[in-house]
Amino acid sequence: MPGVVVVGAQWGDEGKGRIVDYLAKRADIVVRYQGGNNAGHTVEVDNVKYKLHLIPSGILHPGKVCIIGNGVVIDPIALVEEIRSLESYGVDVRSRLKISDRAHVVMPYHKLLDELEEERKGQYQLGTTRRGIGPAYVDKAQRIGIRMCDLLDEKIFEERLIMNLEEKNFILEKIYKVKGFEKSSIMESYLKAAEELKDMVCDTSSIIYEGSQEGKKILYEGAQGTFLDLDLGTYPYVTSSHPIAGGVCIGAGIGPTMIDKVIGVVKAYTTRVGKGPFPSELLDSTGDYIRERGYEYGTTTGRPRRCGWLDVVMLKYAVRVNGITQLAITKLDTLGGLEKVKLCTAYEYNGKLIQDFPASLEVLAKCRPVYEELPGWEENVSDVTEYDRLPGNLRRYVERVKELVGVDICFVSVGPGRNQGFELI
Ligand code: 2SA
Ligand code: MG
Repeated sequence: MPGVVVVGAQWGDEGKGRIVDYLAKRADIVVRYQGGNNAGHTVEVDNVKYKLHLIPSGILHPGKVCIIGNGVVIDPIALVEEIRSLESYGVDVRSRLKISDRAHVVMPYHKLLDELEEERKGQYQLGTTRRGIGPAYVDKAQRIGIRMCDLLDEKIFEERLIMNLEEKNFILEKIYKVKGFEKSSIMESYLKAAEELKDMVCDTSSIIYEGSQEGKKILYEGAQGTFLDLDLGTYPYVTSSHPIAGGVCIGAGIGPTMIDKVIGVVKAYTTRVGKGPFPSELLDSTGDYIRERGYEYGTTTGRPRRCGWLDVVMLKYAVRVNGITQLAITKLDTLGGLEKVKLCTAYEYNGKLIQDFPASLEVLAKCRPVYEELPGWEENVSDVTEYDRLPGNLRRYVERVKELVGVDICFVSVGPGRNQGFELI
């Protein structure tokens, strides 16, 4: 696997962290390429649940180099906290983590603006994680952002901060009518974090390039998912980065010729945090059953996730826009105990059947799911240690997904533990 991408094929929380953790044992370098600490990857190792936000899940494998690429937006204070938390479990982070000098910094005013903007929008709010992600990417595109390399140079940092505060404090005070920020307190806390991070900050694109020239295996770890992509997701209910496979090139600083395989991770059902239309959503007791059994609550914010049946229309679209070569299906155990399970194979819109995922959210909101029903399987399958011993109906479900989507399934999981996943090819 010279260059393998792992992307979420839904709205995030597909279990990418778990798949990356599994694949990381064969990789040499694991790279995050977009998003920030809005992401939440839960990985369970030896009964310890690690919650990762900015650091690639590969960090839980001793000896692997982990990279936070230029496409990520970094809250340096949150990053220091995450490093320390991993260290408290005995994980060696500082010698293995490399942080791009080109990555943009999430500032305190980004977080406040994220919150204020959500409040202002009222019923139209996006349901962001309020981690300042959107405003940080806005500043990047507006070319006033502060990058990690700027943060490491006190004089430059101060200059950029003064320039930014002039604008941000004006907006905060005149438009939102709240108090602005003092330069000194930001300087103090950010420079303190910078001091802790500085030895890890470098040109990460060159580490990836040189590594790949030496034949090292590189794993690119997506955060969020296809339908949260700024361009190809359910706009405007999206994040401000590019979780899709195409985002890897820009966010890691590599060319497309360095990618060999794209693994799409899909949960056996669909979930979504935040607002926006969701055709196969279950607003009944089955939805509650899935939420409770699957513990579908946000890793970052604790918000309950909306739950629904697996949507094959979405999955086919994800295969197309990412160039997915293989699928990994997670959390099949969660659906255990249901008499019937359903797959959404098309939408009905204005009396017509449609198979393509629409761009317009007004159209999507009016799409009715068309279901194919399959028999369910027993409640508890998490102890099964071989794929062939899993219930026949569960395997039939996996086969049916493969048939409908036309892509091979390389991995399925029936629990969070490292021994509860099965490699199929
Ligand atoms: P933002 O904060 O600007 O990125 O929010 C914009 C939309 O993107 C959604 N979003 C997410 N959806 C699922 N999982 C995410 N990460 C956390 C997790 C979420 C959590 O892994 O559990 O803990 O709540 C994530 N990050 C962003 C968000 O809900 C908005 O719809
Ligand atoms: Mg998550």
